[in-house]
Amino acid sequence: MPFRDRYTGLINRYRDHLPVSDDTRIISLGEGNTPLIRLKNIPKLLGKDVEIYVKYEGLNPTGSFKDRGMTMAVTKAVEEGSNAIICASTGNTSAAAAAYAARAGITAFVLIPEGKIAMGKLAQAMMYGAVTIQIRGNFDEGMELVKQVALQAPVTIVNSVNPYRLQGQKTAAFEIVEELGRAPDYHCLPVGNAGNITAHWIGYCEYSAQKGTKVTESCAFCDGNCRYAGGPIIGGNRPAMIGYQAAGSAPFVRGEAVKNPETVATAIRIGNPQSWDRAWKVKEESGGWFDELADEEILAAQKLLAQREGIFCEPASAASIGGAMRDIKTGRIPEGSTIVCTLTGNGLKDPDTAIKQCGDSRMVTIDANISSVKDAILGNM
Ligand code: AN7
Repeated sequence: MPFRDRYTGLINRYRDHLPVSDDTRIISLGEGNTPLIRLKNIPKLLGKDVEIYVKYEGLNPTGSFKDRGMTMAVTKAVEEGSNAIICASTGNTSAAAAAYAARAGITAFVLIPEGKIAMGKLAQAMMYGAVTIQIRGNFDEGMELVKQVALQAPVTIVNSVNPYRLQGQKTAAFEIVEELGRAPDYHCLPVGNAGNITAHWIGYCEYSAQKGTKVTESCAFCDGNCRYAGGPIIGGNRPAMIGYQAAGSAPFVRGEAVKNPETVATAIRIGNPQSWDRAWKVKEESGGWFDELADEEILAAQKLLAQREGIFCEPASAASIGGAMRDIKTGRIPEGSTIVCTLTGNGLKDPDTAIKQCGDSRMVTIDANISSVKDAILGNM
């Protein structure tokens, strides 16, 4: 394949829209360019005339959408002379930080809530060589500690409070618009800190502006000063953004921070979202909404997606499809709509939760002889 056709990551792909120069040393693992898969069986099951696509971010290099943000954050940290990065994490940010730090040859410090991150993510942080600091506390407490320590030690924060993170993550929206030829009508995401829903909205706004159309009033990210602000809306260019939370960790549904967030979807076990104000602006500007799902509903959606479509995402990610299915059923998302659900992380991240909820699976254990195998097959046809 000629060099110019080789995909080398999202910064090179979208460098005109990202804060890099020709001299910037890019720290990349080939992230982005993930599949947008049209669901075939679930729409039939719903009996509704809708087009549902999933953006399978679990196929990024460390298995989640965090890689999009981390390639930018680490590239800029290195450019600015930093030798160490730090984050608090429910697991995926720490995996990505650890990998990109390894790639860059710098140190990653990750603070994780003890006992509350999925096994695959813990394995990643350790294997990529991050200094892994377990705290007896939750993500929100870890985040506050990270902010404090960054004032006292020479470390760059790579949580989504780092603006370069959102710049990288906005490229997912670019990819979707390019692939569909237009923005979807609805874009559904799981929400924790609300960085990703914010980043997608930035991406959709920039894309629609670039296409010669202008975004509404002020854009959420510049207080109305940027070149995208002030123009009329031209229909169909930007989706309504819908954020789904786990019921035990749903500050956007409660309207206030949640003190002791709990959910089986540990990735979004977050009570005090870092992009609070921005996410409300996204909801307002896009005409979207926030809603919540019970843990059982999240797990049922995860299983349905795996067993009906062959797509394995982690529990948090399934909140997007579970929520979308409910809103399609009730008609809040009307027939005729095109819907994109972001599957933020790979199902392999959390094997324990997967195996636990498949206790009723069709697994059998037999002796190693032909008649037992035959019985197992004929008994399960
Ligand atoms: C699979 O890794 O916050 O709303 O520390 O891992 O942008 O926070 C993870 C978040 C959704 C929520 N799905 O995204 C972390 C972390 C998965 C995630 C979210 C996360 P935001």
